[in-house]
Amino acid sequence: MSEPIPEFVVVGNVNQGKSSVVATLIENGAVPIASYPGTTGETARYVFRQGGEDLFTIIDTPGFQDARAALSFMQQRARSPADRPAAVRAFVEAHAGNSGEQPFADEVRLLQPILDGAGILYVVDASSRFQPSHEAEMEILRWTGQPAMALLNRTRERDHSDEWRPILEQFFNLVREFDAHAARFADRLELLRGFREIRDAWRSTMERAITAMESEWQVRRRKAAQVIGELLADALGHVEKRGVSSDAPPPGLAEELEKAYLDRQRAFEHTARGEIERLYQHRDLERGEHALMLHDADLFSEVSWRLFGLDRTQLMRYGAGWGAAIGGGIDLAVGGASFLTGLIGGAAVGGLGGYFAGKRIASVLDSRSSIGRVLFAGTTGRFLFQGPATSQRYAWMLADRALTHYRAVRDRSHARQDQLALDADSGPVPTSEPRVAANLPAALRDTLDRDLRQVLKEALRGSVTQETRARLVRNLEQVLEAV
Ligand SMILES: Nc1nc2c(ncn2[C@@H]2O[C@H](COP(=O)(O)OP(=O)(O)OP(=O)(O)O)[C@@H](O)[C@H]2O)c(=O)[nH]1
Ligand SMILES: [Mg+2]
Repeated sequence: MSEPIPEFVVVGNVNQGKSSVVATLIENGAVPIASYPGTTGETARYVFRQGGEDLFTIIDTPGFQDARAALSFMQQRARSPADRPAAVRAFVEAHAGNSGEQPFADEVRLLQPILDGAGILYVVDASSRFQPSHEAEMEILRWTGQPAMALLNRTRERDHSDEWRPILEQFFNLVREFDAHAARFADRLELLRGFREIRDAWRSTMERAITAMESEWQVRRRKAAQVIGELLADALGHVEKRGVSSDAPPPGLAEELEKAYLDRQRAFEHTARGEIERLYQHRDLERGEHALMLHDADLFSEVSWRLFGLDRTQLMRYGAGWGAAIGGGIDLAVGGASFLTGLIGGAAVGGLGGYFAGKRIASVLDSRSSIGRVLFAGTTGRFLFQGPATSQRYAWMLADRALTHYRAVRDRSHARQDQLALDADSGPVPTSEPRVAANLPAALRDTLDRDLRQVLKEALRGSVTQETRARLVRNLEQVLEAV
């Protein structure tokens, strides 16, 4: 058997954000957190596992109820400093049977794991001021003789950290700021590095935990790139069909098809969202974002070009390439000219680039149209179809939405209970909030645009190859690292 894993107990006054620290550290959104004091009634142990290994245990506890009275009990039993750990033990033994409202029931619960050897994480809410009762808490913790670290968490805007710091430094081996709601992966890792410092015996196991977390983080990024790559290839390449049995398509069929196509696009996105959230251990997140609206003329108008992920200049820059991709895809399939005529149809456009930078994701077409005959050569029966997508704007919109969602989920603390905000506003027209894709390093953006075009080109030839999907996923991994 390997050595026992390190244990940490999170203690402090009521309503300081103790459970929030626990939820963040172990990525568990189910830890009970609430704005009223006394939310955590019983001690709860959580084993943090990653990569199939138990790494450390963290114990959530109720807050101190009456630390001053508890300390006074202990003081009466400690004649010299050497007696202090025993006095804490005597206190716990004297009140061990107490439950509910009986005196010191909560103190017993939170001290027991410390007496059993757990390291201490003392959480204070630095948006409130220091009180004498806090000193009693810290004194009791010091008396236990266990290694301890203090965390300055803030549940509100106000910041009294400067007042707290010199006090905490008298009592604790390490004092760190840790914002349970804003903490990201790097902050959590930093905290684990702190754990490593406070007790020598934990050094090697904490070292392993840190390494395991780092590699898990990379695995997640790789899987996320896979999910997003598949989403893009599947959604852009998707073709929705509706059979036509009579001479002419019945009225309403085109609309029905368009609706089904849109639903399918949303479903692709929805599934990918769920997979990304599961990768990062988030469940039942409520998302605040504009629904994917694909054929709403307003959303594809010049006014809301920001929706597309790239800014106007970036879109223009890639536009011509998209026209060429379609042209290239077609040349291989047939002799080009007639196909293009069919594809562009009656649309009055200045050039291919203009068309593909255009307003439609993909048109509803008849299998008997020139494009239909090319795309579905050898297929019998007549049908209407929509897809593969031909709009560059749509491709970038989908990519940008996926990147925005990925970043928000990756960086979200599990202590948060509010909506996952993906848009700067919730009104009908998006504001000027810069998009994630627009801010990518130019080289990565160029690469991604090339990959998306290749997806489109192959989709027009029938299917997107494994090789192209794999390249897209590889490059997306770098993109995810950069966002
Ligand atoms: N904005 C903000 N709010 C926080 C933060 N940490 C905790 N809170 C809020 O503070 C309140 C108390 O948080 P809990 O984590 O339940 O605190 P606790 O110390 O476990 O409370 P008890 O179990 O009742 O003793 C909740 O409403 C949290 O959402 C933070 O870092 N930022
Ligand atoms: Mg709690």
